[in-house]
Amino acid sequence: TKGRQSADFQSLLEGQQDLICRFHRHELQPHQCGSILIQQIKVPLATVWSILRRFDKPQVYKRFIQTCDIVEGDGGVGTIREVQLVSSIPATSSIERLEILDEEEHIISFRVLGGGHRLQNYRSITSLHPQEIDGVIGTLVLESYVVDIPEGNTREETHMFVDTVVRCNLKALGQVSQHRYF
Ligand code: A9S
Repeated sequence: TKGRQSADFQSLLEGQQDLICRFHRHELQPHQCGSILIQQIKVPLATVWSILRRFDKPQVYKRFIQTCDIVEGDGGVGTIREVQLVSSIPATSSIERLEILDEEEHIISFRVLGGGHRLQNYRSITSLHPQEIDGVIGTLVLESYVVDIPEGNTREETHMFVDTVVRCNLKALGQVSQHRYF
């Protein structure tokens, strides 16, 4: 990931090695790529978590998702959702399984089972950590992912594409959290 992110981002990440080692361990195969992104939100953790924990409502903040239907399960681990994507992107739907929902550590993780897109075996982990930001009680968000490099694409292209989507989602999570904060 070196060189593509700002120095600020790098030093912010370097300060979080303990959290990354504890919560963001992935097994990476040779045909896969992965990364970790970080976002600071000046809103208390409980508010951010109330949005993030809803596996049945990703469209509340993820801008590329139009609708979400639960295919199986009750919102706990093993629940499967099918999301329909907005028409402006080159993908139609995604079927995703909830892998981790840890209400104590504030971790959510899902994996992609299939759908009309090219991100095979996508898996992500998102964790929240309380953090003081400019004297405000806020939340540090870490999101890591692993995905197969699609046939015909390079590692770099895959990284760039997925990083862009995840960064967009994290930004939107911040915005929605600000609105919900009272
Ligand atoms: O939804 C997420 O948390 C993360 C990503 C990277 C989602 C990607 C996506 O939903 C698209 C935005 C539609 C891009 C999937 C599963 C496939 C894509 O091609």
